[in-house]
Amino acid sequence: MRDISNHMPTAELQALDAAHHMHPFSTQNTLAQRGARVITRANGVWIHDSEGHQILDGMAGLWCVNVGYGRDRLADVAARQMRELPYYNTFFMTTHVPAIALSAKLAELAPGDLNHVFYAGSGSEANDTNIRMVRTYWAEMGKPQKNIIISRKNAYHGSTLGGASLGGMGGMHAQGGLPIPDIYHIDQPNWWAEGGQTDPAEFGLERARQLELAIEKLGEDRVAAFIAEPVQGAGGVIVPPETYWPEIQRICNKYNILLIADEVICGFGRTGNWFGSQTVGWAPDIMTIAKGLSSGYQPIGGSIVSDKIAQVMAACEFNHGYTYNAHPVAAAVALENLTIMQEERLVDYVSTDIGPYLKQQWESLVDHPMVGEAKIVGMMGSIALTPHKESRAKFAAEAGTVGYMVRERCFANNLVMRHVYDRMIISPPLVITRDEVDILIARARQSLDEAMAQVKDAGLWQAAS
Ligand code: PXG
Repeated sequence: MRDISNHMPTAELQALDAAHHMHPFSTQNTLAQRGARVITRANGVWIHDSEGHQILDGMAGLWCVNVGYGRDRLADVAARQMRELPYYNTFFMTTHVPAIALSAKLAELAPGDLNHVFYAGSGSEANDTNIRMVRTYWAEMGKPQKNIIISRKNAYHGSTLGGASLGGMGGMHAQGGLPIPDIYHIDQPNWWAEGGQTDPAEFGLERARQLELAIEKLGEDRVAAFIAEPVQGAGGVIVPPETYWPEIQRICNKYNILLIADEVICGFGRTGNWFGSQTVGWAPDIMTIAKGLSSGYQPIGGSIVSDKIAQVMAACEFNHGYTYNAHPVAAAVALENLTIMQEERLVDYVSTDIGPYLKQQWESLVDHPMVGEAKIVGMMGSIALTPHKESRAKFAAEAGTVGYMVRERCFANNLVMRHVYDRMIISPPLVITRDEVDILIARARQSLDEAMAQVKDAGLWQAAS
């Protein structure tokens, strides 16, 4: 076979890609017609494509490249670890130094008594672990019927059978016979889209109290846990009203159920604390981690578990594990990534410097005629697109039509800003500078202007009735 490299013409690379590579969350035929964008290299907050574009990555890859691209230290650690011990498992009474060192570091960084780590290769796998772990915990406590996990609509917890069942994405449940049994979904705290005439504070309480109503309806003796992202990411960076978070914690305290905070996006500095739970005032029993743990340089995820759960689990054999649990190369890279974050004080940078600056700039977008609300927590932000701000109207066109048009203009203007239906979202690398934030905002504004003109030209500037 010929040598396939960055030097091949883009069209040839795209044709080979279309012929042999099945993409996630994509319609393969549409992609094949358009040709996938070929990303060739990256540095800092910038990615480069095969056509020579230099693009500002407003999504940190897929919410993960927290320390930015091009970190030689991470490459060096990976190479060193591959030479010394490229692989060994942690199944049969064995362990290795990267697993030990990373676990000790995570226990130090995680709040409260979250001192024990069960590794996985990804966030989805970690959430599958969580389902089995909380159910096993209650079974060991003599309550095997306490196995229902409550989650939320429009939550994202992964793509495995377990992760997608926990998630509340209708499109995912429609394929492959999901959700698995004993998962129960309550409504999300999305005031902009679902708040109607209620005041946001009241709406936040109402949505949190759905958890209490669900526990009462199902029976406390049946409910094992509640799982939630501190701030919903893939659902569109939904920042709930301030009343929501404390009410959730109150309900979890009142009833004997476990709280699982899915920190896959919110963890590792994204919200201005090491963990999103700290930003929203939760004390979870388990945290799901992945993405920023290694800044995406290696695939690794896991569950950080409290002393209370670990003590119970320690007495039984947990019949669960992955070949790549605590993979030594991934663990060594993750540890070095956390060291970089500490040395460069990146969490402080987010909470006291670049986060407040980004917030100020991002919130200024609310002046734009097509932007209804602009929300941001730390380095994850969203704007709602609307043809009529006062009534918080949706567009009459199919949901996502206008968001897609804005995204296309962003791509054309060398900015990665994603859309989730008609919300635009950002989650840049934490290392972004003020000058780069200015570029991000200028390109976002220009893309909104251009897309709005297209929307009007296409006769789509119409509110849904
Ligand atoms: N939990 C949360 C909160 C996530 O955001 C996962 C679990 C699953 O992690 P893995 O590593 O298995 O992907 C995620 C992943 C998107 C998008 O379109 C978001 C994710 C994954 C793929 C696409 O925003 N988040």
